[in-house]
Amino acid sequence: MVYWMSRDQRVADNWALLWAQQEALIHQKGLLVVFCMIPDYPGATSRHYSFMCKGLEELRGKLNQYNIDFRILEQSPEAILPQFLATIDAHLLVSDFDPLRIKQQWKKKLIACLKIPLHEVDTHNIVPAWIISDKKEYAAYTLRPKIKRVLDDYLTDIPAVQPHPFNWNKAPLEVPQTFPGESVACQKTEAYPWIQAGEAAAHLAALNFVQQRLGNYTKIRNNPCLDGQSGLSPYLHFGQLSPQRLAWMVSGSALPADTKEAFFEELVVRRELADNFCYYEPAYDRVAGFPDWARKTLDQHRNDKRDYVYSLTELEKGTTHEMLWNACQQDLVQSGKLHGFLRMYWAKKILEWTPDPEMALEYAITLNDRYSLDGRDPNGYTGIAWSLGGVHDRAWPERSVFGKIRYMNEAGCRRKFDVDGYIDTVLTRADVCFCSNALRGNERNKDER
Ligand code: FAD
Ligand code: FO1
Repeated sequence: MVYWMSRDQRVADNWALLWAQQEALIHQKGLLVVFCMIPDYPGATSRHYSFMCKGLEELRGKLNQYNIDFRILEQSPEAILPQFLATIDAHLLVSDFDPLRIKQQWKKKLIACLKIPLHEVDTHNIVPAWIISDKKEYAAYTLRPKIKRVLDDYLTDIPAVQPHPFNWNKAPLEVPQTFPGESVACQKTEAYPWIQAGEAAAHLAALNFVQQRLGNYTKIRNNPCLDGQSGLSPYLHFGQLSPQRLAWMVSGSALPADTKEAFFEELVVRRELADNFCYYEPAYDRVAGFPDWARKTLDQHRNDKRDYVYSLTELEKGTTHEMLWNACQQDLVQSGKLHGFLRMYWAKKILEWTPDPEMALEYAITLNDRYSLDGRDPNGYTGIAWSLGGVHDRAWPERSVFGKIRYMNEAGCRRKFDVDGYIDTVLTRADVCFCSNALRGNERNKDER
């Protein structure tokens, strides 16, 4: 039995792995996990691969403790899996679920030439995407009651993987495999100093957040100057942490109900709404995916005068006229993350400072995927579509360029938090970062002299 792992890169709390093991136990077969590594995943940089590969290295060791083999195949799944599965005489292929186009296309091509059954398990959503809704939901308020109705049935503890009693009864696999860390994509670049990759670190970070910081969530989560958000999105994005495990930790905590509710609104409702949008909206990363009212209002204001217009390079370098936006971009580039409240402002300014909504969408996705460690994710495409195209939002009083799309600006941010304090923090860190790089450069030159 083979589990083709992609989105949910973890041993614990992985329903796809548990399903594959159950099938292997019933048929008294060995169990193998494969990960198809492509070196050019859309938008991914070496830092993202470094984070992911560190997680995969840890995963291999953990799986081997359960007598479960792990292989990285350095090709796209539809190219390598059919031949690989035939070589090892596999009886069943299990996959995890991902609504993104690249994954859906991989699966479609694979099914066209598979000779064995493929079982897809959604172990990313607490309520599987195709169960909670059979269509694109209009907004959080249409999905929320559907989730609330069934959450108690789905939000349960998750059983552990068992040591696997059956081995592979085949000669060592002929198909060339590499181990994590040796793979071409797994370069040794450091990801980011603020976060350690891997399932163990993810679990610790989740425990720490729930026990130490979640209590303040409702009070400070929208203040970028305070550490109010969990910082867990990279772990959730790479599947090193199970959303269900995190929700289970929260539901079992002694925190007040309104705190749990506020966090569930994001972790369960908003996150599963993002998967719903990407699953049922083929144009999730195009203006065509915006609701009719939004496309109409943006068209009506397409020729409005833009007071400022910036190129992708000017935006990427953070050299606009607005210090706050530049600090956001610098924060994103330096740390690989941007506070959730600032992300909305950051994206909306791109709509205001580009010639048209199509270019704005392209630039926002390019920069978010290139620099966010949690980028290349349904949450990102949906967050950007919400910001620029009113997806899951309503119409607001009409204004130039934005039309009826919700507007945000620096003045609004100043009413919410200490903007100058945030800018200073980012610039000070940038100086430190710049100096340390310069120092490092000098060190290197000294060594070379
Ligand atoms: P917390 O507030 O601690 O939330 C915990 C988890 O809940 C998050 O990790 C995430 O999985 C989920 N969540 C929280 N807010 C949202 C939301 N608005 N939509 C969907 N899920 C949510 N999220 C990403 O994971 N990757 C992205 O690339 C991304 N890009 C975004 C771009 C824009 C323009 C906007 C407006 C939002 C984007 N988001 C993205 C959603 C949200 O901002 C982040 O999930 C959140 O800031 C991650 O930080 P955290 O884990 O500390 O959040
Ligand atoms: N998934 C894969 O199956 N193979 C890959 O080589 C791969 C690379 C990759 C790089 C960066 C990144 O952010 C994600 C990557 N993913 C890859 C997908 C990832 O596993 C997640 O499933 C999705 O990004 C979440 O939708």
